[in-house]
Amino acid sequence: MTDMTKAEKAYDGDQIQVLEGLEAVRKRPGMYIGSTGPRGLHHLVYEIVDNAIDEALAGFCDKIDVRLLPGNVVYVSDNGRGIPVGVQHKTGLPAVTVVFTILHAGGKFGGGSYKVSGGLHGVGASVVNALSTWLEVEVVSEGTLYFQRFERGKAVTELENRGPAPEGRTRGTVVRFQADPEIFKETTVYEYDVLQKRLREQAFLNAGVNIQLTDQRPPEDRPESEQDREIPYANTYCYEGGVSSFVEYINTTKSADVIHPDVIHFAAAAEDGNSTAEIAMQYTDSYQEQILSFANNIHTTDGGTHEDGFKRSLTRVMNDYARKYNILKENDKNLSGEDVREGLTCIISVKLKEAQFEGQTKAKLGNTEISSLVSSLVYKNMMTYLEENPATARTIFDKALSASRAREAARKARDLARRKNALESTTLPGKLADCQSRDVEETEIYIVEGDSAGGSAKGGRDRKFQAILPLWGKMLNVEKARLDKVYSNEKLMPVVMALGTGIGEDFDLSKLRYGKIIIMADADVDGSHIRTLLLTFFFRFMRPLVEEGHVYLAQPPLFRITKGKRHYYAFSDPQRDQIMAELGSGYEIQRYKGLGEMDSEQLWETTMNPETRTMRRVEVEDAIEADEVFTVLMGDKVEPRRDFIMKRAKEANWDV
Ligand code: TSJ
Repeated sequence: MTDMTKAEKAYDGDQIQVLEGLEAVRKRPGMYIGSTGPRGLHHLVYEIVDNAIDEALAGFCDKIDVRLLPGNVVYVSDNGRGIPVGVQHKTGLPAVTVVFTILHAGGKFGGGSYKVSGGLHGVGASVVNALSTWLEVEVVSEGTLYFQRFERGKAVTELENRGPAPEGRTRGTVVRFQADPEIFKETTVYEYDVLQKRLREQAFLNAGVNIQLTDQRPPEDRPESEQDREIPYANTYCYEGGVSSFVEYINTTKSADVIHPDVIHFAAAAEDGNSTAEIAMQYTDSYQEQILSFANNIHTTDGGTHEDGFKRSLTRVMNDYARKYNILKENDKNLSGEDVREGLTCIISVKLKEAQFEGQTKAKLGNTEISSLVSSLVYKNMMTYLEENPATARTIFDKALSASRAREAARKARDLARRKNALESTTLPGKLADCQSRDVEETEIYIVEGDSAGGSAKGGRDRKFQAILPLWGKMLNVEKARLDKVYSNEKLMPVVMALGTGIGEDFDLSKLRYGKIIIMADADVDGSHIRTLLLTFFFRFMRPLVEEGHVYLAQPPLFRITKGKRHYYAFSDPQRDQIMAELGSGYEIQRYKGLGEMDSEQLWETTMNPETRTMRRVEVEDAIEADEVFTVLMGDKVEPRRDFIMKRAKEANWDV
């Protein structure tokens, strides 16, 4: 008869099919949204918001407004073109009705295909509809307002033309829905903070899109943890810097500090136009790596081909650069992937036409073609970046090299621990002059180089809480010694036994016998050497000692200036000059060549008395530097070793 009848017929016929489709969603919701717990509940919001983001990515909207309304209702709107309201040939239904009532082939968590972002067809909107007690959509298109309502997936009105849109509403889509408590039995209460995290992330991943989240719920509709907030509680997210802003954000919220000023950013599109890749990265002084990867704005928590391509390529480009510019010498081993990623914060975002998600949780990208796009992007651009930014390159390689050394040391420590050996002995070393207290809060051990200094220290100490361990025996043969010689070294073993913690894998900080470990050595080349050796040893085999701030360097004076009956001590050349200037004339100056030149009283007064001494707490940085020095000292090449010793000997840094 008329067109209308035709449409109705088509409507009836299709409705059966539609109902079947959405019934399947209600029967097995987990197949489509992962779970019916809080995760699945929040997923409903993401599904709707994703559709608005697609409109933004297509370039037709720049504002998305998400609201939590009373009664566990969610409101999402955008200022885009509006879901098309025209009747489709195939179904005889308005496109917007199809969006909400026809199940797209293959659920998100079902087998087979997967959601493809940027599609023309609100994939997932029908799933949200099926799992809602009710859902309403409003479309404003060409000045006209359209409306349709659904209940548990079924249209309860046709698409209504409601006439001219209100003032100011020129275009866009609004969706309101209420999750069905019959499906979400555990809870239908949204957590603002959970939505916020995801929406902020989406704002980062889609540069320039403005996303607003507002809580308009009365307290009784909010979760326990969000009771006290003023309403409306609102946040707006919009980042022109996109993934670079994401990296900046992560690094400012971390406790670690960035080690170079700029976020490194690359982007590329595949030649066939089917995919794009974007990467932002910046190193921090943390020991952890933080790589977040996304495919079509979905967080791929299990990584996949894009992340693999990135890692492979970063390791390669860093090693190639290091070889080319002689940062790694011929005999040096390559930096490992872990080495070049230590402290790295990185966002990898790829977009592809046919994303393939794999694994138990469907959170791993499987598309093999993306791996080569990402790896060539990283290789070319990172090589150029390093060449154009040598200062940043230097900083990054310093970090990677120290990571490499630390890992090598850890490996050796493990080998050592497996071998056990002398460490099993529990006796205290014979030369240790122990203190009376066993309270690590107050105890200190002075590790002293040389017998005569050891004698002065024993005489000068407060035996209640200060222990003295003189080191004896010959120095390591720096020509040949490697670390495996170090730990069977007669000089170091007494230290290990006195401290009581064990080393390497067996290290146990709770067994530490002294709260402060104070290295007291002469201000000369030999003293510098023993400090380096001990610090390196602690760093490599007892790292928590350094990290937890237990290790100190005693600061004995370099000069004694006497005027009349008064003595003045200077700990550096400038300080000496200052004292001399203040005293004017008629003073006597003595340079201490070694600790042994001080008697017990002087040593106590200047270096050991907690009331008057100055000590330097060893930072991890100091230990890393010592480790570096040590590596050079223990190496096979004579030249750098000599240079290093001379340079260090001159430095008033921790050589004082
Ligand atoms: F999820 C959803 F479907 F319910 C939904 C879709 C929810 C929200 C808040 C917004 C949207 C949405 C869809 N916003 N904008 C669009 N755009 C389209 O659907 C659209 C418009 C025009 C054309 C065209 O080719 O002219 C194509 C599309 C896909």
